[in-house]
Amino acid sequence: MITMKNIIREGNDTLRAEAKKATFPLTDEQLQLAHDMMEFLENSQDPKIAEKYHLRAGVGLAAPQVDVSLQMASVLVPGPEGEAPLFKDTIVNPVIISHSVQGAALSEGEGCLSVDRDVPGYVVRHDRITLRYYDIDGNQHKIRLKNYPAIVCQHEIDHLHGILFYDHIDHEHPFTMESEDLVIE
Ligand code: NB4
Ligand code: NI
Repeated sequence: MITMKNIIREGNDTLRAEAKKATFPLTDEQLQLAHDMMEFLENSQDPKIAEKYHLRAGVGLAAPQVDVSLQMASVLVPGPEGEAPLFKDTIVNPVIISHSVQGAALSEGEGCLSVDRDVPGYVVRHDRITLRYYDIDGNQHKIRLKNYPAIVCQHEIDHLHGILFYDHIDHEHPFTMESEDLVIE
């Protein structure tokens, strides 16, 4: 089971490396990792389990964050109470093949399980993306995402390229953005 102990923190070079593309079929070890990453997200979103194991809540987790430099990330964006998740999958070799000009940022800024401090500021990303990725079975998917799930996937894809959320923050003017950009609650 993945806990906070398994998650590496800023300063570790793996977080700044370009992760290696996966090849199919995934190895048993890679399949196990995908399972464990998704299980971490589920556990972290369950208040009882999260408290018991001291897990910080997460909606995404990328393999480099557990010190595996591989292009794989799990995403679990919950839907409205009692409804299906807005997005749930482990994305392998993801590529943003097109995106809106319109930007969007979470009103609260972003946090990262690999960053143990608050870094305030808007992280302006693409509001809408077309994402190509493979699932763990090697099936190709091409999907359109907008708003919150699109932001989460962009945060995870950044990890696969050694980018951390605060790289996008204008530290002189952390909460300034273009008037066209969307603020997501
Ligand atoms: C990834 C996110 C940071 C910004 C937005 C948010 C949380 C993370 C990091 C975009 C992607 C993890 C991976 C949350 C959270 C809302 C939904 C459902 C019920 C609690 C949960 C809390 F926990 N970020 N944490 N940060 N990362 N929303 N929510 N809620 O997930 O570092 O690279 O359970
Ligand atoms: Ni992160």
